[in-house]
Amino acid sequence: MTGTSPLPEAVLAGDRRALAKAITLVESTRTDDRRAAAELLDAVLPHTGRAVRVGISGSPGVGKSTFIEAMGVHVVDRGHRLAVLAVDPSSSRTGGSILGDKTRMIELSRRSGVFIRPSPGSGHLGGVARRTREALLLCEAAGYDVVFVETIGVGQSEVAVADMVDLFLLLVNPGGGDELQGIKRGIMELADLVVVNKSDGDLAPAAGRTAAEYRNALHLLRPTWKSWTARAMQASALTGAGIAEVWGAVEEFGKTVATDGELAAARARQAHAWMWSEVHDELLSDFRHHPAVRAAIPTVDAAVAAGTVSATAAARRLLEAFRERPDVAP
Ligand SMILES: Nc1nc2c(ncn2[C@@H]2O[C@H](COP(=O)(O)OP(=O)(O)O)[C@@H](O)[C@H]2O)c(=O)[nH]1
Ligand SMILES: [Mg+2]
Repeated sequence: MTGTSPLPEAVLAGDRRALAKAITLVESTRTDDRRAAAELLDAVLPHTGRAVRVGISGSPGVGKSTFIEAMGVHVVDRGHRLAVLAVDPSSSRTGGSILGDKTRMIELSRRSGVFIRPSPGSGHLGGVARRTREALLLCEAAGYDVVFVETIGVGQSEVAVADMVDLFLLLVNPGGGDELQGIKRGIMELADLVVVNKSDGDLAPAAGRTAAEYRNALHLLRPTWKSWTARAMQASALTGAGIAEVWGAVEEFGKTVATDGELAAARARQAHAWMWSEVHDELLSDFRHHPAVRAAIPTVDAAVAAGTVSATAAARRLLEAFRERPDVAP
């Protein structure tokens, strides 16, 4: 509760403290909180979906924080309300991506109409991604019409972010031919925009070559959208050069994929996939907490490791233990 108005109303009214509180609620793993969070999300859901959702990825040091600050200020100056979220399953171990960066995003965090939320701390990726996705919906409900979701280039986090945003922006460093090979093909396939950052000073010529290389490489990939072809652009988060052009491309993308319902279809697919991954996660959690399964796991695990029971037979044994009393509460 914030003041006298219940949480959903306060969030919808754009109350920042209520939004922060709502996000804390969806981040909670307590069973009763999960239930309250689901009710809250249901209540605000009709008021979501109106933001431009942008995923921003790239290896550590490529300039994500600097870029988010530069493009964020540009976006806010154009009258938008911006929320910045993060998916970083390793954040409490590494000191946090956005949390530490909040000091770097000084100008941005000073602006009104900006909401910055660090990653929900370490945990398994599925959990962190789920909470960030729910936070994104809450930000939309609170009236933020542009959302940046940052992720560091670790494991599957890019895929998780691509599954919750409209446009996936990959930041890369200027460099020689080696640079291209350093980016996993799978990640390039997710990109709707590749931005060669640090296109300034001594690095400018290399940045130009790198952009050309990415242009060629993107050309060879199977397109994600019917109406949009992935682009490679250049920018400098430090000088601000190219930032307006990148944002212009994001806006152009938004208009392009909105026609013919392509964006709506993509979001429907994402929601559908999200539902099934929720079912998957919840079932697995019930399974692991099931008393008979828990009791059987040590013996079965040891037998599989020792090679005395096949993996198939072991899995069946655990599943049978679960199915005998699937209703047993954890
Ligand atoms: N020359 C140049 N340096 C940049 C640019 N953007 C970021 N940097 C520098 O690169 C370093 C890493 O930036 P940071 O934003 O922390 O990268 P992150 O780890 O991806 O978030 C910092 O020293 C920045 O000042 C740029 O456009 N040009
Ligand atoms: Mg950073």
